[in-house]
Amino acid sequence: MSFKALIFDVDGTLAETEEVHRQAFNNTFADAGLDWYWGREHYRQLLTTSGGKERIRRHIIEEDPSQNQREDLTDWIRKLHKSKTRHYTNIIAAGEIELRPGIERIIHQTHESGLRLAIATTTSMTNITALFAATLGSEVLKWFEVIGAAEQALVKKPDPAVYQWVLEQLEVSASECLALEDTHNGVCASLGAGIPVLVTQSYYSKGEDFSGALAVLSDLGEPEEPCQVLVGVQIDSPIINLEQLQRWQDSTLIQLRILD
Ligand code: XBP
Repeated sequence: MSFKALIFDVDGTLAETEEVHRQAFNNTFADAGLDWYWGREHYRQLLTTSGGKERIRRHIIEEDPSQNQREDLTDWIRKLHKSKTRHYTNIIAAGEIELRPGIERIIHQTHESGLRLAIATTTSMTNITALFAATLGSEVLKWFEVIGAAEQALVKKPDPAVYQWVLEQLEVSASECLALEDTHNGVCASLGAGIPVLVTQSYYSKGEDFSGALAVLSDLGEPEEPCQVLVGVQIDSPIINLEQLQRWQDSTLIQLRILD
């Protein structure tokens, strides 16, 4: 079998957590007495920059350049971001987030099949732990053999660094994996590492360019909430299962053989 590992992005792919990140940023800005507020449309633009600290820095450059004069700028951003992580984990722990359709089912099916599970994200391990504790349970996080997070890849998506790190740890080749992503940056990162990628478009990534992805879906679907294929060939069932993921993964090998 050539399919060995399924690699999940986190924010937007497992759950619509970007709304929680946005809320956490705004709570932090209010606590710090800043008159910054990120509305949904503004945040959609800011999301083209991966990583919370990087996003704050971009906001300073674009909206509040006087802050650039701060001697302690890097440290100040680090403190703001720490406070944002606190707000984020508190909101998540309050149980205000649900997994996207099909995520829990696919994670369980993958684990039961013996296929390996991994994570490649630009968010922090603290945030991943909080999300799993509040949704799938902390025990399920242990099924993920390799977790590539902000701590492992200092250069964030669209750079492929986090995916390359995950491949090294798994000791598999890129063509033996399949990545599940929700954004243009995620697709670029995954393809940059040579990993075929499937997209489940999220609230904030609607309309982005997903060129190179095997298919673009609304989500993975559930019996009461079948998925839609937005780009790609028709599928047997609107409830994506492991066999369908396997077929997509196999199709990449056929393409590689044709290229040979
Ligand atoms: C998405 C992100 C994250 C979060 C913020 O990551 O860009 O940066 O918005 O997380 P991915 P931090 O899609 O790779 O999961 O504030 O912890 O950086």
